[in-house]
Amino acid sequence: MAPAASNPVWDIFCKVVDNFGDAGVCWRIAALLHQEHSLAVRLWIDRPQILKALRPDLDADASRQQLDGVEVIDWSRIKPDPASANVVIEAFGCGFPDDYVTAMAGLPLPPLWIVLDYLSAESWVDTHHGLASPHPSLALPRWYFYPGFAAATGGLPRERDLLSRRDAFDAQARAGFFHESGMTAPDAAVLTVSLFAYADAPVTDLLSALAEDSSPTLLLVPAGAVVPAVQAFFGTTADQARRGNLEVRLLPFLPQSRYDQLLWACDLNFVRGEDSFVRAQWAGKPLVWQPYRQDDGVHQRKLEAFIQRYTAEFEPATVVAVAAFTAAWSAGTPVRDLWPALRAARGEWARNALGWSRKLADLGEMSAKLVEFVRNKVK
Ligand code: TRH
Repeated sequence: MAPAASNPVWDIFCKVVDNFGDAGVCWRIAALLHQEHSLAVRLWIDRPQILKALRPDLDADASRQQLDGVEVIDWSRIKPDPASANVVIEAFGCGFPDDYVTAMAGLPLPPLWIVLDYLSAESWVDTHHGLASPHPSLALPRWYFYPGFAAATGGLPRERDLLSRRDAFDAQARAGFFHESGMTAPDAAVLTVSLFAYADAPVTDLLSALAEDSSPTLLLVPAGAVVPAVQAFFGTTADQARRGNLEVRLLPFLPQSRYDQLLWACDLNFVRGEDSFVRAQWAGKPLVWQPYRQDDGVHQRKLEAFIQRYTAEFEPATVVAVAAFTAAWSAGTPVRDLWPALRAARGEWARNALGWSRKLADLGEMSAKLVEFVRNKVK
């Protein structure tokens, strides 16, 4: 097993399947491990151009480069050598080439191999986190690391100062955020909503509900899959439109740090996948999650498991409103009639969302848990 080196090198391997989540999560963990745990971290990513959307200062053509102290390496162009790593993280079961695994097995002290899995609130995660999964044919130990929502899991990634930065994001900072986006900050009477979702979400239905609502809504939509549906609803490709009580603003795809500010600046955030979902929870604001669709329907079970944990302390009426709306949103079925109850639940939901973020913070943070996990294995 890997030695306890004085300056251990951690390699994180990321294959981009689609979208931004693979790159988004891997980058976040890489940055945390370096910045908060002073580790030498290399992020091997097969499509650095996806990471560039989140970090516009990245050079997508460079085969290797430093970004915030992390070495980002184009895995499609450079072959990794396991001999130079103490810990290897195989993110989301991305798989290693056979020769890499054989080379690992041939080392006198192979690196510690961790398979980082996707996030799920399902209860089995609490008992499977940290289990060994030795390689089927080679003498290579391998460990499963599950992020999650309980103390027994690997937790969720969070920068040490995230919640204090969020709490310091006051009315003035919010006004600055809108100003930088070419807008005036909406006043408190306007429900401000961000929308990040997959193309099969019932977007037109949501927009109808917001337009018909007796109270005003400002909807902020970063570039992405739902923009065509928004443009079709308003009948324009302009980046600003109004219908009934709904005003929409199309935004560019924001750098990751600015996306956090968007979540903080809104009263309600529609998020998807994994990383935006986690960031919306840290934002401490009401959220509607659309999980990444899986053929076997696992996403529905993940959604139910999350809603069960998330709403455990909500008032019964809020539980019903949040659960019903979220289930329909995720399934792509009509949400128009479910909207009024969701909007009415807003006050109590907002208080609980803030409490939820604090509760999660008390469960332990993922990069710290990774470091502790490795420390326990190399003892
Ligand atoms: O892009 P996603 O749908 O990613 C998904 C999920 O991770 C899913 O589990 C995985 O299987 C699949 O990819 C392959 O959603 P996610 O996870 O929220 O990632 C989006 C990232 O983009 C996240 O880091 C936030 C960031 N983002 C910005 O930086 N700026 C933006 O304007 C927006 C809308 C998002």
